[in-house]
Amino acid sequence: MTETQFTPRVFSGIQPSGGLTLGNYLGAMKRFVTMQDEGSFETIYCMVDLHAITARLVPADELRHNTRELCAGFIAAGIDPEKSILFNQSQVPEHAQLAWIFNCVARMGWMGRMTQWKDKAGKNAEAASLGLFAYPALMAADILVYHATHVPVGEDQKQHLELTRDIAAKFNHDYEVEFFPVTEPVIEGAATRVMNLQDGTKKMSKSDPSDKTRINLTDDADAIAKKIRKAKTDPDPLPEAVAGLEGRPDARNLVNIYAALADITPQAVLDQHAGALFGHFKMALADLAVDKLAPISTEMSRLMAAPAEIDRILGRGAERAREITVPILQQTYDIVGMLRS
Ligand code: AQP
Repeated sequence: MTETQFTPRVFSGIQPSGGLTLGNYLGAMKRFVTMQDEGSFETIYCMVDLHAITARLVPADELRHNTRELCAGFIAAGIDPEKSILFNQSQVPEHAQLAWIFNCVARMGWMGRMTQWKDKAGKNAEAASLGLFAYPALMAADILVYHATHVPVGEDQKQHLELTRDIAAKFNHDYEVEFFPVTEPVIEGAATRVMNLQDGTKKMSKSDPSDKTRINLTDDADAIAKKIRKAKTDPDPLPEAVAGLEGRPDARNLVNIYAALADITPQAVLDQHAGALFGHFKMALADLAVDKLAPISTEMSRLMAAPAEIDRILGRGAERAREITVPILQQTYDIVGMLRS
């Protein structure tokens, strides 16, 4: 539709809604680092604290701790705050300001069809917050206030990205402009949906009440190995081909995790381990996971010992972010017809 050329720019965010999981790492962060290091894009990564209060109002100290810990996680995983813009959402007010405009662009029907809304609001939607309902409009603002062209995310965010595209297209159409890009999702790799270690049909999630269901990036080597040993599996050996994982969600999950951690395909994992029983495969997976994750956890602890340095990094990141967001919000206001002060 568009003739306008947009700067190749990546935006993505993670909620400081609890400790980071292996799902966040493999589904999102690992790709954030690759896209930063490839150098074909400007990369912008965000702690989305405004999103983190949509499901429940968190005690203030807990939210501050989670936000700093998430920042430590980004850096420990390989995000360089000099190469990427790394910042906290509420420190860049244009996100919330553009979200208001998008609340007026998005339709109630669009929002009501979001599966995350249905899952998180559950049976008692009347008691859910208005913020939870409007979450995807804020997410669209997070992305479009940078004119981001690419958004790396896990599979669960696909529908929200389609809504972001719908909001951009409706705004452009209604105001007869080519102002917002139609953003491309980047959902790739063996672990776009890391599953719960105790139930391979459910997503691994940081808010699951049971800690056994996930690996946290703050887990030490013993905890990682123990959770993998106790992960649910089936009695059959590993098959020779990926098709043999059909109908075996727990087995498939462990193979995918191995593949993503080792940067190989699931078939390459089976080439190495076909015929092995899970007792044996889990030992190999635990060694690999400890090898890859323990250095991240150690680095996070080191960074968390200096919270003032984290705050300084986030403050600088917010300044750099605002160099992009202030003009884009002003242009949006001009298009909409808001008076300049
Ligand atoms: N299990 C997962 N597999 C692959 N990717 C995942 N992501 C989350 N879980 C998995 C990706 O991580 C990024 C940040 O997610 P988020 O924290 O903003 O929200 P979420 O998707 O709602 O993650 P959680 O862990 O399930 O959080 P809670 O429990 O607070 O709702 C996104 O790119 C997401 O796709």
